[in-house]
This record gives sequence, structure tokens and C-alpha cells, in this order.
Amino acid sequence: MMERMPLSTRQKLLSRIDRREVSVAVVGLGYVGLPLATVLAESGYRVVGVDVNESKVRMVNRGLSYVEDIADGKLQSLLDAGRLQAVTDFGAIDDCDAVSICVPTPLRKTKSPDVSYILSATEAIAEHLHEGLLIILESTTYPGTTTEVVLPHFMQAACELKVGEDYFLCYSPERVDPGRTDWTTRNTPKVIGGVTEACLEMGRALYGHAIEQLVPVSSTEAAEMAKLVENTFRAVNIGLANEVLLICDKLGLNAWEVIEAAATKPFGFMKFLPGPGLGGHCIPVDPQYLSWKMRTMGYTARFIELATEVNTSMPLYWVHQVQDALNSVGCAINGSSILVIGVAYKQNVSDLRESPALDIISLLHEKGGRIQYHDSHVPAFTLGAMEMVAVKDLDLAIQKADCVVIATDHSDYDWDAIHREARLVVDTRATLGSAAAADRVGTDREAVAP
Ligand code: SAJ
Repeated sequence: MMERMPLSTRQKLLSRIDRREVSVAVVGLGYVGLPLATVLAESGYRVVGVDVNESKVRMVNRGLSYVEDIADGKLQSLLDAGRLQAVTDFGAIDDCDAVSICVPTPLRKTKSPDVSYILSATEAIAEHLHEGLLIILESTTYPGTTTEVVLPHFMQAACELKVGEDYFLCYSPERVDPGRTDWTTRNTPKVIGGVTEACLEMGRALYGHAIEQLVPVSSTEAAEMAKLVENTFRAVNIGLANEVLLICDKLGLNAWEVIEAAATKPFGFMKFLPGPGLGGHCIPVDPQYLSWKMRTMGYTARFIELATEVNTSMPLYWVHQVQDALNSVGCAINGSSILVIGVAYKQNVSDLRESPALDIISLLHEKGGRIQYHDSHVPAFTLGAMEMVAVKDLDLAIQKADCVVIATDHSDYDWDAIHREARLVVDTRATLGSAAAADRVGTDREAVAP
């Protein structure tokens, strides 16, 4: 009688995943982690969210969502079904078969990567590393993080365990676009790479029951790089759109009109538009992770560096537009009342991270401008020593302002009325559309004409 070989760790975990008998920890319950926890729980796994923020943990356990993509009811139904809970204690990982790491990867003041959140999550998980555990890093980071930063901590913590045999390590970049309803965590194709073939097989098995389309690649470095290429592509092309604006300004052309015309080409073109600069927590940040990694290898990622130079120069360009507009009516920024409309980093969001509108406000303030703002998504914010509160009466503020600067084109404003009422408009978003704005290259010519 053939003696049955004991099942390997890999085989045992695979069959438990297929039977949905596994428990999954999601470390970091932010705009990436909470939707992922929800999707994993909905696909039949038992999910435990782990977050250092007690108030987030409390809210999740009360079925209260603080992430716009997740409705309270969805959380409550998963809580009621016993498929979801949240804790602050990493000890929960002792009873888990998988862990997804969804923590922030910001930039330091020196524009170098801040992987401290990945490090602290890795160290906490390493204390609970056990046979049969699958770990998947989701945070956007530079190529090599998984194998050069994360893996060594696991090897040190449990030298008796072998990656790819006793535990498994993958990288799968998040592609969450907050507020988006057409592309969600479940239906957005998801790239995934493993430290070994067996790691990749395990990651594909776990996510395969929750994510509609997986895109396996040959290594964790390839997966890390794919994510950076996605967002570097955007930053570089936004930089090109901004340079088109600078060129059109020299030529007396309207960049929006020119780009919209180019965009009628049905192939071989992808439209990006000029603006006040590059905001958000992804596009200004992710390419810096790649250029930093390249600098450590003695290579200059020239397109990234150039795009960064152009994009970060835009706030000052628009301040010069304000200066020219005021000068044309015999005024200076110094002493003029300037109303900035829209401070969020892009339309219809309330997020201020890296918003170029804040740079414009700081620069105008430094030049003596008396700054007010209005943003239907942002009631108040702090900028350095300035405590800013949105004006209450927008119409009155528009009439009283010497110049209105449109920095974010939220959909809930009547831009025609604003252009009609304002004495001067510097419009960083061509809110009247490219055609209407054709005779207003960024500034309202009628109001400026003598
Ligand atoms: N921007 C321009 N011109 C453009 C497009 C954007 O000036 O043509 C500015 C925006 O105003 C904003 C910044 O660039 O300040 C970034 O805008 P974004 O549209 O790239 O929006 P984000 O930062 O929310 O990017 C996210 C990313 N999603 C993920 O990383 C998962 C990005 O990959 C998405 O393509 C983007 O959302 C999206 O398409 O909404």
C-alpha cells in the first residue's frame, strides 16, 4: 500500500484557500485597506482589519465607514455575518493564513521615500510569522522593497522557515481611485508578483476568489515597477501638457484649444490638460520613489526629473499671471484682495494633499495679497500659520475681489456666472471650456482690455 506523503504547507494552504476556510488580516484600514478587507470578506474569507488607529477600529466594528467607497450597510452586513472585524493588536495574525499590507508610502521632506510605515508593519508581522502564512504587500513603493526591505525581516525573525515553502511573500500594487464607481477594488485588473513561483501561486489563489482579473508577472520587482510606470506616465504627460501651456503662452495661443483639437485624433494620442500644478497623494509622489531608487544606482531618471521641474513650477507661473492681470489694471498683488476658488487637488474631491492651490495661496500671501478662498468641498484648512475658512457669501466675495483665481474646477460651481461677475479672472482650469476660453489665454481679456 503506497504510504501517503504528508501534504506540504503549500498544498495544505491551497486547499484551505479553495475551501474559503482561511482568515485574512488586512493591515492598514485606509482608502485602500478598507475596500480590500470588504472585497475579501465578501468573497467568503474571514477578515480581520488591523490598524494602529483606535478610532478607525472602533468605527469599523460599529459598521461606520469613513471611506467614501464603502457604505455603512456593507460593513454592517459583513460584521453581522462574522466575516469582518477590526483590531489594533497584530497578535490576530497568529490565527491568520494571509496578511495584506496597505499602509501609506509618503515622501520625506527631502523628497526621498518614507517606507517607515512598511517597516513598522513588517516588524509587527514578523513577530507573528508562522508556517503557512501568505504576506502580500500592496503599498506603492520602489522596485526592490519587497525583497530588500520586507523579506530580510521575515528571514531574521524566523530563520527556520523558508520563503516559498513554509511562508509566502508577494507584491500586488493597489489601484484604488477614491470616489470612483466604474473601476473598483474588485473589477480593476490587479498585478501580482511573487518572491518565488510558489509564492505567486499562493497569492493568485487567495486573490483569485476576490478580484475579477489578476495579472501575474515574473517577480515582485516587476510588479513594483509596473505601478510606478502607471503613475509616472501620468506625471510626465501632465508635465508635457503644462509645458504646452508655457509654449502656447509665448505664441499667444490657447493651450486648451490646441490640446482639445489634438485630442480629436482618434488614435495615437491621450489627452492631458494644463493646470495649476500636480496634486494628490499618488502622482506627485510615486515617480519620486522611482527617481530616488535610480539615483541610488547612479542613474538620473531624466523624464521624471524634468516633469517634476515643470509641474512644480506651475504655481509660480499662475502667480505671475495674477501679477500681470492686476498690473494691467494698475494694481499690484500687494494690497489687492484675491479670491481663490477651489483648493482641493482635483475636481470633486476634498483632499488637499500636495494641492498646488495651496502653493498659489502661499505665494500670493508672501507677495502681500489679501487672500480669501471658497471651496464647496473644503470648509476650512490650515496653511502654515494661516487658518483659512471659506468665505460665507461667494457672490459678494467675487464682487469685492480685485482678482479671482480658479484653481480647482469642481462641478458644482456656475463658472459662467463667476466669469461674468468677477472683475478679473485667472483661470488655471479653463472652466469655460477650450473654445469659450480661446480668447482668454488663462486671463479674462475683456476685463483686462483698457
Ligand atoms: N492633472 C492635471 N492635468 C491632467 C490630469 C491631472 O493637471 O490632465 C492634475 C490633477 O488636477 C491633480 C493631479 O494632476 O492635481 C493628479 O491627478 P489624477 O487625475 O492623476 O488623480 P489622482 O492623483 O487621484 O490619481 C489617481 C491614480 N490612481 C491610482 O494610483 C490608483 C491614477 O493612477 C489614476 O489614473 C487617477 O487617480 C485617475 O485616473 O483618476
